[in-house]
Amino acid sequence: MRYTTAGESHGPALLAIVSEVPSGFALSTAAIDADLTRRQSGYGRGGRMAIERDTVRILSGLRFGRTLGSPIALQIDNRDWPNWQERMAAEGRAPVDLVREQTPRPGHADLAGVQKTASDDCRDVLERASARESAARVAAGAVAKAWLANFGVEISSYVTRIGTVTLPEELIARKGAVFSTEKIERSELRCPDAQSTEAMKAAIDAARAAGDSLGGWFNVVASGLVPGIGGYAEATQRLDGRLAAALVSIPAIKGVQFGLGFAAGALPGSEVHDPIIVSETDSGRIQPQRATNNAGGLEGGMTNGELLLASCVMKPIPTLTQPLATVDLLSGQRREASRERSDVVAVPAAAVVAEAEVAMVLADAYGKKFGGDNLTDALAAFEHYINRLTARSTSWARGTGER
Ligand code: EPS
Repeated sequence: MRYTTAGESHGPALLAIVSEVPSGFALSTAAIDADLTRRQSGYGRGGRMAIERDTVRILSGLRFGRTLGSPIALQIDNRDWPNWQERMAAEGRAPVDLVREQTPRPGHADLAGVQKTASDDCRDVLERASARESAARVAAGAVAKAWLANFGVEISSYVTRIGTVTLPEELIARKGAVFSTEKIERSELRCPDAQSTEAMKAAIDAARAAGDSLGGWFNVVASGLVPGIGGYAEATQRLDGRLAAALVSIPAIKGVQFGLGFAAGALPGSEVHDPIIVSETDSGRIQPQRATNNAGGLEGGMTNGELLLASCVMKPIPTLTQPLATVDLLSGQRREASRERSDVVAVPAAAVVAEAEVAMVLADAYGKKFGGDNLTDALAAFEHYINRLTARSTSWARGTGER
């Protein structure tokens, strides 16, 4: 499974096409819309989110609520479009009074974008570089989530830091601790701790008052994964590489770590690697597990059956109401960067986009392991795999050591 998107921030609509979709699994507009709404939420969003009410139209690939195995085309209309029709017209001439944007914002794609494309108007670049495009990613990711749900995989996310306000370390999931959706979504910052949420809101208020913006950290968690998804034999199969590339492709995401991540570089191996133990699962199956989850659910480019934990850092939004210095592209004179209507913080939204990216990579890897033609065959292969793993562990329990 993979996706591509199209659409400008102030064009008529955003589009996503999801291809290599297996047939036969249930998908609904309501499920996609729920994620689109979550992406729009969050304390610190700007005026645009008050205009948009993102909802999807499924244009292809679905019949009677089940996927057909053909590409799924998704459309999200921009409600702001009527205000931009002249400035963003696909055809005809530019209006005579069109203001070209010539003061690129440091930190945005504006300057390198116009240099790359030989444009004299930053809007030609920023319309597509805008994080508005991430709404289409979320719609595509909801298709991937619907496929993964058939294998018991669930993906969630939560914010762990805004500016200097951090969720207390002891609350951050390492081994097994998944926060309830209710606890996360109740918070205006999608942060599972009420006290931290209030401190984060105060930090956002202060940044807004100063004409500034803030970044932060968030975690993405995938539960219900079986071991052996991804691959160790080829660079392109390695799941950590695929996940990292997908996550850092989200606008403003500057880094990702799995499990212990960077902290692992300061510790001896005996304190980093997760001892393998044999234990009984909730369903009464005996299987190898880990005493800790410093690896964040990934070893050798594959899932190891533990919780997948990816932590990401998002830089502050580049559009500032107290702008930084820049240069006028026409005159070369020193100017202040463009002021655009913008968010002060979009970390809770970026975390929802990250869920979509993780879902797409996992959905594709599940399709590769169990078959990507149709749900029936994939579930049969999945069951066979689980039975094979369970049979081996059961033989340990009997002490027979049979294969
Ligand atoms: C966004 C829509 C954009 C911005 C934001 C994300 O809308 P507009 O350009 O009309 O304000 O609010 O994009 C950025 C912060 C950015 O730097 O590109 C959205 O739908 O998420």
